[in-house]
Amino acid sequence: MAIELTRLEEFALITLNRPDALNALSFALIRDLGVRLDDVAKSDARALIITGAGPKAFCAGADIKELTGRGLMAQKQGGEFGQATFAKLDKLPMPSVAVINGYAFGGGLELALACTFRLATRNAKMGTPEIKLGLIPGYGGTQRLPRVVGEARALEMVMTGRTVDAEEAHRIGLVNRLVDGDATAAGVAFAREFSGYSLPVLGFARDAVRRASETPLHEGLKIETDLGTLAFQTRDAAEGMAAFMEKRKPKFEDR
Ligand code: CO8
Repeated sequence: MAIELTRLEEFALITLNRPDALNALSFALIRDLGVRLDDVAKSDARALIITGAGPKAFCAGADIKELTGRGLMAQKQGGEFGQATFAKLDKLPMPSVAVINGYAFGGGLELALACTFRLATRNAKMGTPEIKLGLIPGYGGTQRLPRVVGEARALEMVMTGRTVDAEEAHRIGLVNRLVDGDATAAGVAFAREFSGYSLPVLGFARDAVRRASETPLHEGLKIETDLGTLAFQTRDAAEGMAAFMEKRKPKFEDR
């Protein structure tokens, strides 16, 4: 399988494993990714970490060799299939962290953008080079990239196809942090910063923030109230506030 799913302590680790093709997203790989994301959703993992096999790439994008010579409807369905698979990341019951350990181009960057967080090694290089192929991003990039870096920067990246290095990616908020040393270990250390909190409440927080860029302010504020009220109903909220009063560490149980 071109996707490896393993357990790394309390976390799920998905490794894109086609290093000879810089982990390019063949349709078979995307199908396997969807199956593995379903497995992760059903697991008790506290977070999902995604990275790429080999020393060079997180993922060099859609498999260009597979894209040539396909009919119009096949391309449309291929785009929808990739979008639907990446959308599973938005719905996971646990946060996801893309560890960008090298190139992340086209669909590879789109996969990282669908994750809750992005970390990058200092040699990472990112971009949406589809325009150089006579294409535009097709796995969510035109929608998620502006939500992350703003319209002006997204337009520039998509319309020039230029490569953004790790420093710039960090500066413009495309990645949350730059990491040194063992990239997967850095992903684990990052996930530990939130993995002790209540998973359902983390989900409410993620969903509320994500809606900010999709809704007018008055509707977004209502969503915040609704999700905040749901958070208040959890036992974890009662435990968290009780622990504060009693000056002890809370013990969250995801309910
Ligand atoms: N697809 C298929 N094979 C690839 C890809 C790719 N995207 N990228 C690299 N490879 C293969 C190469 O062909 C090569 O294989 P081989 O050894 O058999 O020739 C191997 O990986 C190593 O690649 P390079 O020799 O090119 O490695 P370099 O270090 O010289 O260069 C780069 C690395 C800069 C990353 C270079 O490989 C590159 O530019 N790759 C293409 C990047 C790109 O354009 N990505 C966007 C693809 S399009 C897309 O993602 C979205 C399209 C919308 C899809 C929706 C419709 C269904």
